[in-house]
Amino acid sequence: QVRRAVCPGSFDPITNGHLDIISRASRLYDEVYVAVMINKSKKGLFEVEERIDLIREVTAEYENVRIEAFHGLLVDYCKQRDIPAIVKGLRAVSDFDYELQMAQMNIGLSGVETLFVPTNPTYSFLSSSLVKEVATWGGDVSHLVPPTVLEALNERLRKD
Ligand code: COD
Repeated sequence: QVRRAVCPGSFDPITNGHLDIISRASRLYDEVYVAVMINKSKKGLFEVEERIDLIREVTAEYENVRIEAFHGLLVDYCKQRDIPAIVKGLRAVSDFDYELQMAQMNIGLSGVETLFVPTNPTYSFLSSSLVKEVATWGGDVSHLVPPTVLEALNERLRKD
């Protein structure tokens, strides 16, 4: 039996915090799916295809990681691919309320389990939205995202 898990998110863009969770999941499971969940009501800085390209580049060293986009419920994604587990990073107590709600909703909907991985303390304050905000105003985020993502951010923010 192949052990599969999904790391879902918006990944707009992927940060070192996401990457830490994905790499740890890749050591625990045979196959790890990184699912870029499409949220039509939330216009991102990067198009979904661009996010996928960035994730693909920065996860290239992990041979059991696969990247896909999905429009719909996470539990339906899991059902279609026979994935029994969702792996999520927990940064702080502030994440916990919402994450617990989603985990309980998801197991109630379809029996998919959620496993929480404590964030690497180096990244406990890190989110895609803060990275975007700091980078927009010229702050240094080079220690928070992989070099490829930094390049993409600089290029995108210079253009707009
Ligand atoms: N350290 C550790 N982990 C981190 C860090 C960090 N610094 N930053 C992010 N993470 C992890 C967290 O587990 C986080 O949940 C995940 O990465 C993704 O983060 P984001 O910011 O890219 O994505 P979110 O929070 O916008 O993702 C929310 C989902 C897309 C997972 C959620 O909305 C969802 O499942 N949507 C699909 C529709 C659905 O099924 N809805 C019903 C839910 S009950």
